Amino acid sequence: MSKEDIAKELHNAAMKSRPIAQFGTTYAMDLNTAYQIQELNVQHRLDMGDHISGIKLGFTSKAKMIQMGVHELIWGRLTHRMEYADGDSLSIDEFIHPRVEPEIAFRIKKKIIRPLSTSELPDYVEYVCTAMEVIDSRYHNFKFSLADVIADNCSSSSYILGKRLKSDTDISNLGIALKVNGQNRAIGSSGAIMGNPWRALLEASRITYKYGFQIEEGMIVMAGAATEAVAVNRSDKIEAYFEKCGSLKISF
Ligand code: OOG
Ligand code: MG
Repeated sequence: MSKEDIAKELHNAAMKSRPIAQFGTTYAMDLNTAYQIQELNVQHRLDMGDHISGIKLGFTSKAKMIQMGVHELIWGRLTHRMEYADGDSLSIDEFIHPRVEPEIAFRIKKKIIRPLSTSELPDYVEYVCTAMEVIDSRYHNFKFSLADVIADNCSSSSYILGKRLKSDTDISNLGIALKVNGQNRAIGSSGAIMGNPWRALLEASRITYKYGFQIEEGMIVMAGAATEAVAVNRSDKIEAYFEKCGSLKISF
């Protein structure tokens, strides 16, 4: 199979909401190849009129690494049609087996063209905000190798941005609760994201530089889930609560 064949299969699986077999078991993919396939995969969305709205990081917390059995930071591309608003109702039939995650996001105000240092980060951020991601692996049973998930654009599916916080807000240890139909299903802290979500932004500047991608002004950087992801079902009402910052809600 060519890289383009794999990219096309992944894109089609997403469009038809139908799971497919992993590729890593039959086709040797190193991480560079996997990122090339991801780019080809996302290109199909761009050809449909999407534009890149940002990037997301994956596996930035122990909770996520343990849940998925994958232990290396990954990044994927977000497009503007993946964005939903707080309060929106999403159609469950457009997903295969969606899961929700509470996250923190950054809006970038200055193009990032090289790895940044910690002290430089605030100059590049317009605001920080609470966020939620809906991930949806295109592979059967949400099971994959690292290369497989990278090629699948890191399970990216939808994202929702919540309350904007001033970029000097202390986000190192905000309590977070993910509720489904009013019941707590995951509890954690923003500090679970690499000790502090700002650290994830630093890593984002490094990993995108490594793969030749520039984070443009106006783009979003999602820092990765603070807790394990929670599966959702038809009619579920999801709420991500962030200490001192209120809640973000969606329903299916
Ligand atoms: C991969 C995406 C991971 C996160 O926040 O860690 C991710 C997956 O778990 O399917 O989005
Ligand atoms: Mg995520």
